[in-house]
Amino acid sequence: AKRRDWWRDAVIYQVYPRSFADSDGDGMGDLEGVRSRLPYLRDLGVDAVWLSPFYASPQADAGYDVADYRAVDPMFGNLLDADALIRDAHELGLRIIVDLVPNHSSDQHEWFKRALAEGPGSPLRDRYHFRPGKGTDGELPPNDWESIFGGPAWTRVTEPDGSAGEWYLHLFAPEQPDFNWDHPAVGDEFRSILRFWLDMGVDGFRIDVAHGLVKAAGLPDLGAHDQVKLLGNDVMPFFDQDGVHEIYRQWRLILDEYSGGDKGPEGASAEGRGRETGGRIFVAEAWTPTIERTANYVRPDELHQAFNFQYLSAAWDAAELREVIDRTLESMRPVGAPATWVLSNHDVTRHATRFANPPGLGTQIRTAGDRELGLRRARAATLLMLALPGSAYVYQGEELGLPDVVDLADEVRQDPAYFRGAGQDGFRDGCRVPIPWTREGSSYGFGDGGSWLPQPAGWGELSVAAQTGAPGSTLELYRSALGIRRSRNDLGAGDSVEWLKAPEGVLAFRRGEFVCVANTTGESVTTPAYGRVLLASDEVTETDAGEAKLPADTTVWFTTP
Ligand code: ISL
Repeated sequence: AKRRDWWRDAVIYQVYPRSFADSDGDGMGDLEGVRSRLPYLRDLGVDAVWLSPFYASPQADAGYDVADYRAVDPMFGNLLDADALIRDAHELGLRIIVDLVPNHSSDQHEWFKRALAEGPGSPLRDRYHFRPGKGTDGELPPNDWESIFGGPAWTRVTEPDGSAGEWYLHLFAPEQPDFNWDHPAVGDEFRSILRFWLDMGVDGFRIDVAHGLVKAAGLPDLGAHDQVKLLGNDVMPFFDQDGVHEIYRQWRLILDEYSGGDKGPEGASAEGRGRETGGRIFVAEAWTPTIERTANYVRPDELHQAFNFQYLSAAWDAAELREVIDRTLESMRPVGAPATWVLSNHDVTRHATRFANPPGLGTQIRTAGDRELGLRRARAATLLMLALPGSAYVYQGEELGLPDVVDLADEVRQDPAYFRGAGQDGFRDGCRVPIPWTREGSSYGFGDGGSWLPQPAGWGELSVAAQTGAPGSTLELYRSALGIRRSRNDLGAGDSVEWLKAPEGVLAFRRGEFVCVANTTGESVTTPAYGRVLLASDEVTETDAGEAKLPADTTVWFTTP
């Protein structure tokens, strides 16, 4: 039988290490905590685990500000813990994907500290974007770009002699200076970092801000006439520049060296490089304006997957979902990359809360809304997602139906974006509240020493312990769905769906012997019973007349015969 690449239909679970499980009682999750919970992830039925950054970092942006790319932050453990985690995961049949942050470093990175200390003219400054300011005394930033987190994208440094000096570019927080990818040392360094983690045995990398590395030549003002238009619809001079693709073509060659070409797990060459666990992958975090532009990142000689943020941004609405699904599949087919489907991550409002609110308000909705409605839709959206061809991403806690925590006090919040007043990206602590594992006890089983963000009252009712074996629980729904997906090969496979005629507000499609029907309306609907009910997000009744009745906001899986 022809084997498929494991990642083409993989379900990949995102662990946000500081909020997953705390083994040493300091209130922060850690690698040992993740390792201790690997059996839970195996039993859940996912194929791979993506870990958000655990590298040495001052944590100005929860670890997305890396001071040393080859070290584990003491808060999370050490390299031996990383090794043990990778080893144990592989023994359990789970693959490990780590986060790579190549757009910027921490301001505490060795290069940046030296660049500052050596003053203007330091060759280290060429590895970042240092510029003299404008105005009579250089008191104005070099251009008009704004930080994603709010405020100017430039910070002026105090030179070693105490004078106000040059400015440096940071698309995110001031503690996150952007690398200059035109400098050869930057590329050399990241290729070496890739090899370091590949030698450690990781199965892939999630590329942070993959669309941001290359900036338009001359760092042109945004306000400059026609500049934006010139660069394409909605494309900024600091995002989605063509030059970025050359970087990924070079990276792909390295990864393929470690992947045994196209041979995958069994065929992988055992050249003594790391532990062979089959093909290794890159997944791009690229917030491009359209899925068509995202497809450029997953051409055959570039990255393997890219997050589908159009799907994440879609409302719980049949017409909108169908359009995103069709456009996604149409965009991925010509480049031969699998579609991906994502509902939540550590940067957006959890979908159980997003779907509880009126549609059309984007992804950063934090009002509590109708908790029960949000959960119904989240469960239905999950069964829809897991029936689509391609790869799906699950963010820790969504399998528990966790809502966003919308009422955190300012004193406990830690997201730099929140304090810098970023609009769209500014409220990310609510989806980062530590996971409840037990009904009672210190931080509901997260750890013995409290949790870095307070967990709301009643969090224990949503815990793994409370939901395990509970009929109809969201955790059991995920377990069943993932179990079914693993046991048959028609759910994630292929690159198309066959749409079936369905009432307004209802999506129905066939994939071989499998049919998925999603009712996105607030009313129950009757559709043909396409076969035996395999699984449903709520009670579905079949009539003698060969029909099935779906409650409001419900998805059902049928199989024939
Ligand atoms: O580009 C954006 C909007 O147009 C942003 O959404 C941006 O792509 C996104 O914020 C990038 O997020 C990633 O990098 C950040 C980090 O804070 C996030 O947690 C991470 O997911 C900086 O490293």
